[in-house]
Amino acid sequence: MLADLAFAGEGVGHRMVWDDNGMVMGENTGDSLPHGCSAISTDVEIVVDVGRQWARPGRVFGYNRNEWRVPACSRVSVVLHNHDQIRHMWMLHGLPHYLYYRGMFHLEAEGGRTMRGTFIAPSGNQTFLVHCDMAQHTEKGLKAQFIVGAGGQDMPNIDLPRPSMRSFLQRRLSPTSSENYADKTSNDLPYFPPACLNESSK
Ligand SMILES: [Cu+2]
Repeated sequence: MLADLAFAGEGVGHRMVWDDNGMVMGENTGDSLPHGCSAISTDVEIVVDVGRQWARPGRVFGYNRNEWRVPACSRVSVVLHNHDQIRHMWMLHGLPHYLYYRGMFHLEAEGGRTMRGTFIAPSGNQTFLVHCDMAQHTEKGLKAQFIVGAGGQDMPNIDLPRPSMRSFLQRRLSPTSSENYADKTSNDLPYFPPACLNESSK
């Protein structure tokens, strides 16, 4: 209630939730739609695990996956589970500035906590940068991309599984559905931690 009053009139992008679990900035549950969206197309929930246990080889931290894909104009709820004992963020850049302060949706979870936030994906095909803005965490592995519609240019230097490895694992896991692999969005793909990849290649 107090938060509603404090941020009333400041626009959707200034809306902030802040409690013991963390912080959300740019919360938009659908009362203001991006230009080009006449309605919310669908609801999507993205569950993100973050922590050292998901670090790719040579990195310190990791998200459980480094790519997400949603339809244009979808309402996206991100659930961020932080498995480390330090703060981490899931911060998305490049959203429309008329809706989001500095074009950002900012979700932050304290160590060992879970935080949830919602925003509306823009219309059109675009790829956005997602990262953790804590000192050096981006360089240490918390860098990912968020694809809306057919997406745009891939973000540089993101650790993504190589296509050959992906299809190899897909075939191993579900031998009968490998033909449909290309039709699947990356959200349907399971994520394999490095230990699991090593296991599979033995
Ligand atoms: Cu972090």
